[in-house]
Amino acid sequence: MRMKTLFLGMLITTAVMASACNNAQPPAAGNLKEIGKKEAGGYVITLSSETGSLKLGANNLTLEFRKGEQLADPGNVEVKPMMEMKGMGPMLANTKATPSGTPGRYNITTDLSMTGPWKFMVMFSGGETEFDLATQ
Ligand SMILES: [Cu+2]
Repeated sequence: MRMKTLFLGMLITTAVMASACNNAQPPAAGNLKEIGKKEAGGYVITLSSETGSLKLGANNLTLEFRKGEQLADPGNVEVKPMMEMKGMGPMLANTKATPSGTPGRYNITTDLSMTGPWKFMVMFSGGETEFDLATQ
């Protein structure tokens, strides 16, 4: 009986660990490091990630809107990263902003295809701002 319980416990632990590794979800709010902070339209807007930086390729980011210390819903949110390219139009990145379920917090997935400077345009109901960032 004891052995069986122990074995079952190990199986469950293994399953939980495996699912954590495959987890493409954005990081928990407590584990976030700030990439940038802006003020616009009466909000303080922070962009963050698990590492506090952007990387080449796929990124999971968190965008938060606050009034004072409180998260606050800014309505429709759009995020458009772009890289200025000499002699051609700006390079864009496939990007999605999804409400996290907590008002004022959005999960951002983006695919940055080049190393270098990226301007993140953030548009929301009643304002817009931009973050000057770079992939490393
Ligand atoms: Cu480029």
